[in-house]
Amino acid sequence: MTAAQFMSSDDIRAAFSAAMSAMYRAEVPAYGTLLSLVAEVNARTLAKNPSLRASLAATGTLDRVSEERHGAIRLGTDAELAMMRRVFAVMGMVPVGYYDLSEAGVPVHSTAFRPVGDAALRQNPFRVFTSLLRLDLIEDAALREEARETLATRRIFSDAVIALVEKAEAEGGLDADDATRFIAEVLDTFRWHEQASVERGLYARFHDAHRLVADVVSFKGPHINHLTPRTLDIDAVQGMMPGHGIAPKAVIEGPPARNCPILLRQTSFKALEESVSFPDADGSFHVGSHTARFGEIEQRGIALTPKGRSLYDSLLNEARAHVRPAPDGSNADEYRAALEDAFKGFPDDWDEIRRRGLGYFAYSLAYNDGRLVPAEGGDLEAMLVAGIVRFDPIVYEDFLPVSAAGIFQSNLGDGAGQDFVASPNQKRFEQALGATVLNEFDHYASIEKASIARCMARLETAGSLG
Ligand code: OOG
Ligand code: NI
Repeated sequence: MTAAQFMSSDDIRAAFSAAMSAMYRAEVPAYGTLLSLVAEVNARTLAKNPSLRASLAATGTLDRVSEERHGAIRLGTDAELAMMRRVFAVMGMVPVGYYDLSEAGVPVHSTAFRPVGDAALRQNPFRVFTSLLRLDLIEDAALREEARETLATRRIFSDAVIALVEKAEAEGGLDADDATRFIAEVLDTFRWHEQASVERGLYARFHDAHRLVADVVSFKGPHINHLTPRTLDIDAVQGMMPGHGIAPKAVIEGPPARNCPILLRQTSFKALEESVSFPDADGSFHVGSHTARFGEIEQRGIALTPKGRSLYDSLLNEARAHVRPAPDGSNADEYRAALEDAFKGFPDDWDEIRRRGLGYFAYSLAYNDGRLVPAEGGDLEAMLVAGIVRFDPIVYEDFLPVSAAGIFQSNLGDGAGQDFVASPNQKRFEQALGATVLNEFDHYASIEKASIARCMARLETAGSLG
């Protein structure tokens, strides 16, 4: 088979993302409500804000916004994670970043599978925040062993998925028919199972150890636990949610509202209480309930350089040292004020962010009408001043550990917080994964660099012609 006959991995990912969205919409109706609120707010925001529209257009990211979303899953074993990596690879998604959540009382560590190339991101930036349960953090050795045994017997991928992954790896891709089957089969892996795979006593013991343990170990597969559309104005959507029967968490995670959005702001609504049946030894079923699946929205801002990121981290810590957001939302206003106060220390002007080396930017020619302009001695700054070159923020495609912890916590219920000794273990995670994770900073830096090189090349051609 030639490459031309393969469905591109970008097309497979886009189709998969759409199929996931349709499935989640049918399973969790509030997600559908969020999608319409986000679409409405995004259209309104773009209409009111021509410079935002121009900037998204200049970076080729305007069209992707309405189709953009991320999901999250939680896996139980090394083998599941390793196979999941191969499944996502068929869709052009690779592991980027390492997130240690143990520090925040959640017994998992995680990565995000996502596309990385400029063109791939432009076509469809679907990402999946993927966590691996840390059984080593469960104190009770007997329970830990029961969890391990339960997980060892489940098969989350169908034989067909495995065969199609092997075929794609051996042949270099999948044709349209195979890709269609692949999407349907992988979708099944992420489906919700109303029947638990353990009896209710064991579920209760897992639940007592940590809610997350029960969620990962007691079911046949890693049900998708949320899908998150991207909004261009998170405060507006947050404000509309209660009027549409959705109660968001009190505090938006991440930086405060700003003129120049940085990194990522997120808010979620509480997990649904869903009815679940637990098998008994005698073959009958007991009805109980489980909370796992929720909804989330996010607003994405500029990707920060290591320098910008450490400024962000220190300002966030400063705010949280003053006021720690309470799970019940009782000090939400106080926290918001502390956050706004701390972030006065982060410039809120694109050119200042750029000049101080805090964020990554994409550079492009300001005129796209074929006009020829000479390169002013090849100096980027001079050409920016002359208005020949423009710069636009590169969007942050990744996640934030403190925010992720807040999203986990809000959906585990109050009082679910538990202390673990912080124990990041990226090596151990990468062993399980069977690959190293990509460093996000290197990646943004290379996108910025390539955009400058592209500008210079075009200007030089123009210069030598003119
Ligand atoms: C993942 C929570 C993290 C985000 O957007 O930060 C996350 C989970 O609850 O499994 O999705
Ligand atoms: Ni999320």
